[in-house]
Order: sequence, then C-alpha cells, then structure tokens
Amino acid sequence: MAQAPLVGIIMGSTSDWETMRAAADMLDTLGVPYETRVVSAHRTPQRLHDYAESAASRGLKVVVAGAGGAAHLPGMVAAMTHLPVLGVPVQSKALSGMDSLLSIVQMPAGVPVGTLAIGAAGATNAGLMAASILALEDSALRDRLIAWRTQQTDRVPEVPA
Ligand code: RP5
Repeated sequence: MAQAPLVGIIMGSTSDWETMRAAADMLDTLGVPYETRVVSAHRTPQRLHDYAESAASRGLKVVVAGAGGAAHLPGMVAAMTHLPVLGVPVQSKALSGMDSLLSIVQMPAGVPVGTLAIGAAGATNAGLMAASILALEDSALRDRLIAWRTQQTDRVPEVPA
C-alpha cells in the first residue's frame, strides 16, 4: 500500500508544474510521500479553503505552495492552517518573478510563510526543507538527507574541468 502523503505540493496553475516538479523530484529522491494539487487562490477559492482547512487533519505535515504573479496562494494557505507553509515564487513572464517573490515574502507578523528563491531552485529547496522538517522526527529520513548532502558535496570538483 502506498504511504500516506506527508507533504502537500500545491500550485496556482498547471503552468506552475514545470517549476514545482523540482520539489516533487527532491521528495522522490529522499523517499518522502507527497501529493500534488492545483489550487488557485483566485480561480478556485473554495478549493483553497477546503484544502487548507483539512490539510492537518488529513495527515499532512508540511505544505509547499508555488504561485506566480499576484501570488496569494502560500499566504492564504498559511492563514488557514498551523502547518509550516513553504512558498515558492514562480518566475512570471511579465516581471521575472519579482512580483511573485514580493507577494509571497512580505507576510504580516503572525502568519509566516517560509519563502524560497524564485523558480526551480526555490522549488528544489522547498522539497529539501520539507524533508529537513520531517527528518526532525524520522531518523531514517535524516540519514537519507545527510547522505544526499554528502553526495552533493562530493560532486563538487576542486579544479574546474
Ligand atoms: C498564478 O498565475 C499561477 O500561480 C501562475 O503562476 C500564474 C499564471 O497562471 P496561468 O495563467 O498560466 O494559469 O495564479
């Protein structure tokens, strides 16, 4: 039987999947079960409400939310759940993701969103950070995470080829 998802990867549009798949790839690499959903703050507000309200009771431990432009998804989810929310600013066409970044990062005191870098690097790191949070209570995952980090370090040559 498949393991129940611990991380919810949500995004404002299917067009965000190209970026957000980097978070999913990282969780696959580290063996962390996750689910993926398209949840738009503007186009599907009821879906957003239902997702955020039920996330904790369904067993999710971390939400990774990616959106672009007027990127209200991570903040709105954070407003409705006590779970840690990691926000990924998707690179927009008009403003190269600066709009996404500023929409996500500048939350009012009391409603935190852990904001990552714009684009795929941010999505990868959101996956890693979600795994780090889960690894606090999961020693096998902690070992896989440490092994992944060691491999990354070992791949860096001292001299440029
Ligand atoms: C946001 O608008 C989405 O997160 C996406 O990044 C952006 C564009 O969405 P589409 O017009 O491609 O559906 O809500």
